[in-house]
Amino acid sequence: MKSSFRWYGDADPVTLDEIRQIPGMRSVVSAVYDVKSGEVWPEESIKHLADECRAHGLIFDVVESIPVTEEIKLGRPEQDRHIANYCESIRRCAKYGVKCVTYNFMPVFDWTRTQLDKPGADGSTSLVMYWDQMKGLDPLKDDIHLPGWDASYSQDEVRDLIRAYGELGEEGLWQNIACFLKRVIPVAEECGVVMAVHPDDPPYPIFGLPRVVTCEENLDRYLSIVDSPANALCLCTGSLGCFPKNNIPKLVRKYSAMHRIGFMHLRNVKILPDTSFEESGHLTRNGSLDMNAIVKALVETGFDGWFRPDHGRMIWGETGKPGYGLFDRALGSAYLNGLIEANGGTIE
Ligand code: DNO
Repeated sequence: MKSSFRWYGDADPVTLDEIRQIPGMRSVVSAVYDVKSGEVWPEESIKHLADECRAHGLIFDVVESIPVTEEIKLGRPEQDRHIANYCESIRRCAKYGVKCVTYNFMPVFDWTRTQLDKPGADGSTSLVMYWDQMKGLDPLKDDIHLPGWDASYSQDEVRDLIRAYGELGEEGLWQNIACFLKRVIPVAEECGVVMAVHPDDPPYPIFGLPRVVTCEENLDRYLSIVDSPANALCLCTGSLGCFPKNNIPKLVRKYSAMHRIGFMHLRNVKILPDTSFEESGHLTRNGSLDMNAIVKALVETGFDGWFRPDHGRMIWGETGKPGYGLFDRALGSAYLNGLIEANGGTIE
């Protein structure tokens, strides 16, 4: 399998020089950040990422993410133009060596947490979602500013979107997913790109918004809409794993054996008695997931796609983008390398 590391481009406090020194590191996972979502990615920005990575002995072959706009997800009038632009961005990325594109279909918000710097007993900090910090919040009445949410929406815009998704409902969302996949997957196939959908994080409805990329039944449905190896999963263990009914090693084994995992996000998560959760260190003993069973499932099914250590804690006084510091993610990577080697797997 291929070891990778997320990098937020030239503005990231973590540098490519640092990333290349992580043992076994091969690929960089990045995106073009200076374009409004829905518009086509300029070739020169993609080329710049590829050139920078190459100059540092690394390969830019995974994109995370080309955003799927609310217009696409809601089936609004701009849907058609945005999907056409999406396809063109895929073609351009492929031209510069990208082989896997990660995206999500979460309405309005990407991941949801209530605090990004919760101190742990050892003095590290991490991202958490505590129900008692969410309780009583009504997005249709209250102004809500949860950390990490897109601040470019005004509270009124958020309310309009939430109402629109309420009317759309889950089946409406499925229809718009189908419309997206049926146009995008053939383009991905043509250019040798695997599209890897990231699960909803957490994988259940938030504020009544429909969320469907959540569990085995729905993952099966998602993959069957276009039954192609290019329609694949970014199986994020921490996102799916904070819902106790999702048996992560079993899901990994199943979808890897089907060759429908393009990308693995590997991290642990600790589920609390009221189903709140904390992002823990990567080790099995730190959280609720059996990380060795997950890696074993990948090795035994011959997974040859990309993996990256997902969110790390902030340790050793590092500051930066919550979840995306260098130190703890690098430790996570070293731990994962160890599990892969001990299970007889290979890192390209
Ligand atoms: C969180 C990430 C997600 C992921 C998107 C993919 O840190 O794993 O934001 O990049 O959901 O589109």
